[in-house]
Amino acid sequence: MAMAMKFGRAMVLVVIASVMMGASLAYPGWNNNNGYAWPPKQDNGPTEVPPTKVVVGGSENWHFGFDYSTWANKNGPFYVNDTLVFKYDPPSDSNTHPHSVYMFPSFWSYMRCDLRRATMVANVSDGAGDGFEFKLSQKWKFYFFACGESGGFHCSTGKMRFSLVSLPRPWKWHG
Ligand SMILES: *[C@@H]1O[C@H](CO)[C@@H](O)[C@H](O)[C@H]1NC(C)=O
Ligand SMILES: *[C@@H]1O[C@H](CO)[C@@H](O)[C@H](O)[C@H]1NC(C)=O
Ligand SMILES: [Cu+2]
Repeated sequence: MAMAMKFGRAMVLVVIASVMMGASLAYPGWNNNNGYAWPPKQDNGPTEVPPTKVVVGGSENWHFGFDYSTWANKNGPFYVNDTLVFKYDPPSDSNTHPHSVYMFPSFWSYMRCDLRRATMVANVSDGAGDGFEFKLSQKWKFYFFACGESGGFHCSTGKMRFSLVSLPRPWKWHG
């Protein structure tokens, strides 16, 4: 019994000693200005890539018949706090089929262009001028966008819909 306890205490000391040695070996550059210091210095540490504004559809803007799903796949990924800009003409004598922006709450309502469950985020006039800006303010959120006009016809046949997930913002070094 006494032998076992002595041995046990010795083992504890060995474990403690090796943890301390391991700790000092594991952080050779701790605070020594060779690039391993933490937190990183502001002048050479990583910085978040600043948010960008993206015009949905690029020079095509927001109109009937353009494939926005393909556009989103080619122009992603999108990051939290990026801003989407929807540009479309308001209703007028020469524009009798205006557009809008709706958001679906789920993949299934998006797939079916089921506008009964969708929320209008921009009406037919909001896309005028510099366009309607929508900030992707939630991280890791699936966003489902569509035009809400003509009872879902612009969404389905007109291909005016796309989805994306807002990724965490990327970092870059020496920014
Ligand atoms: C997004 O922007 C808000 C302020 O506009 C800021 O508080 C937040 O930290 C930002 N989120 C990310 C992930 O950068
Ligand atoms: C669209 O919304 C704006 C506010 O963003 C409002 O001033 C305008 O009256 C609305 N237009 C229509 C046609 O609903
Ligand atoms: Cu439309």
